[in-house]
Amino acid sequence: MIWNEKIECASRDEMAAIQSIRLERTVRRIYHNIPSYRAKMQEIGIMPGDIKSVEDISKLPFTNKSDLRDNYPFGMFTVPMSEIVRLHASSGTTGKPTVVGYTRNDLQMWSEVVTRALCMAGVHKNDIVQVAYGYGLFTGGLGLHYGTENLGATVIPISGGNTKKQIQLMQDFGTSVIACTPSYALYLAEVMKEMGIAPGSLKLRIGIFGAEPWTENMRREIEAKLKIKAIDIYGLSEVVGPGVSCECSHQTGMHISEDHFLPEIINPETLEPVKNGETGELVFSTITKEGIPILRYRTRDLTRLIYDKCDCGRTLVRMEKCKGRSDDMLIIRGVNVFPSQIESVLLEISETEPHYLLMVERDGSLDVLKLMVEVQEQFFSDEIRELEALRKKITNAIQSTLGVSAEVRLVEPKTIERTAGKAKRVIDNRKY
Ligand code: DLL
Repeated sequence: MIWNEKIECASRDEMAAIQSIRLERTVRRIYHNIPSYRAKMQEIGIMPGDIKSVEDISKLPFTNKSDLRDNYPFGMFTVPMSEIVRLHASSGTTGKPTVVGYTRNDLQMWSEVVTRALCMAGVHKNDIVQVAYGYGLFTGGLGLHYGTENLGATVIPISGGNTKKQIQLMQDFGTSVIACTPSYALYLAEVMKEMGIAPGSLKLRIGIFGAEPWTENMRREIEAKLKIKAIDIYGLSEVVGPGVSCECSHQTGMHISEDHFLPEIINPETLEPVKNGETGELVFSTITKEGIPILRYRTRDLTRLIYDKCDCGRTLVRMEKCKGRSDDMLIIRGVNVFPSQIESVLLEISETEPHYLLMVERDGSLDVLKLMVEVQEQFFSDEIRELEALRKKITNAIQSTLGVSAEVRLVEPKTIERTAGKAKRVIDNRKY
């Protein structure tokens, strides 16, 4: 079923007309309400009147995650707080998170795009959808939740973790759709096997997987192990959360709800738009948001756009599966982690040196973050008890700042290799 046929199957000209009107309005809104973006526009001599259609978008300055951090917490909101009905947050490049605020209309729009996404995936009103993304500041849980209710399907708001219970409820409630990260889906399959439950005996038929990169190989593995159709869903908090784009049952790229989120692909080095169909960094402008509209937001995600009509009948532009990121952000069990965050935690602990190495591995289907850190000469002791206390202190500091657990290993000073050039801080051994 196509949820909003008029929009999802609009011609290119119709779509461009809608986008142009909405973009023009958003540019004016931002210019008059966000001093930092207005200053950027003035610096390059651009006025709101210079943006008349989508074609003019490349005249506008970019927005980066650092702009949100510099305006922490609410400096990029364009409505008074009395209009904001929900806050969410995701990791920033330092300790401070990126905060996003939604008006009532924003929440309605978000539900609409998630409902479209679910319909693309083949979910219908009679489905029972188990939402195993985290509920809370992360956008995954509540995003999928309201989209499911808006569709009229049944939602099981179980949130993440508690794996045996997840499987038990799948059996008891007859869950037909599971929404979680792809790595958690593989873990569910492992635990099911341990519990002696054959996936074929469940009613599961569709998985809505996203929040982290995953490959076609991983898709095949999940589909075979869980006996379901595995659908890719994409989104980011700064734009709205999950539902910015989603695959249809043809699984040939994710349809972007481009009447709300205007995509571009740029070369991350020159910052110029790439030629049609080429791979580069994905950039989004939100053109209907009220709480925190954003222009030319650099997602750092690498992909390409496909403008051909899809066999499903939708004309919404598609983005290919993400091929990675142009920055050093890691996604560990769905949580965004920047090496710089680890560094700032270590800098606050006086016994350690700011020399560290992060290793990411897959244990079965779960991501494991390992941190090797040097202890300062005067604190390096033969007393196991003292070192163990320090190790615990670092582990707790990382858990509470980043929201992700790490296996910490303390090493003697000068153990970690020094390089003359860029330090290699991360070794990612995961095979997607
Ligand atoms: O991860 C929103 C989301 C929740 C998407 C649930 C899908 C499902 P953030 O925590 O702000 O938001 O992280 C956004 O995650 O820039 C990508 O790097 C990555 N990401 C999200 N979906 C995908 C995907 C949510 N399908 C960042 N494939 C984004 C690859 C993804 N990467």
